[in-house]
Amino acid sequence: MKSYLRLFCFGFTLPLLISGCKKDSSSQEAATTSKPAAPAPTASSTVTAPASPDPSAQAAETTAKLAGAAWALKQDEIKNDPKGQWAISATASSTYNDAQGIAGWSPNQATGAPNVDKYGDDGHAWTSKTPDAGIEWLDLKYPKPVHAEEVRVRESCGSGAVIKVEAFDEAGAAHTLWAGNDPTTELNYLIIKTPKTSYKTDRVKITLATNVVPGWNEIDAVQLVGSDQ
Ligand SMILES: [Ca+2]
Repeated sequence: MKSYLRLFCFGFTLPLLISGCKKDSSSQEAATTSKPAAPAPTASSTVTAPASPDPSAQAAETTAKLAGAAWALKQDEIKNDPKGQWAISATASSTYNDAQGIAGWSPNQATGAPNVDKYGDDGHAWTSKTPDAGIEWLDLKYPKPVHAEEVRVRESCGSGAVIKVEAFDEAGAAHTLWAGNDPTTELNYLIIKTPKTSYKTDRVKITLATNVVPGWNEIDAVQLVGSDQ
């Protein structure tokens, strides 16, 4: 269904999607940034999030549904959202090249504000050790515990592989905010909206099924949106 939707809605990007998000040879060893040709952000396409099997799940949408200037404004609005926080530390199930510290593709590359400018393989994002093994996760910590209202996952390569977003309460218990099929394509946010949580959270876990979207699945940044009260 997913591939059909892409074929239908995003025909002009199909060659890229079929080939997946590949690392070019020059970026295999060094934490340098590769800049493969990337199409412009998808414009005027509508993506409908499939119904989630999780009864607690909330709406998932992406900025892909916005066109042109509206897309750019939305990116800016998210970056400067006063209720938004960017992660300050992160761990992951695995990491490309076993990258440590702030090396390219390490979990730390998913902390802070977005810094990947074009869709494609880029060391300023986290990715797993292998491209298509299956279940992988990224676990992020934030400066301030908040009652969560939204989580925004900025996907920058092989988008569409997220299957679950969880928040952890003060006691360390995980709460599923969303589980389902990720409608994200290209360089975009997967946006998970939730009724304000009764608990405060400063930890978010993103789970991916990397086999769903062939090639490298990379996450540039993850924003937690919420408030004190
Ligand atoms: Ca990043």
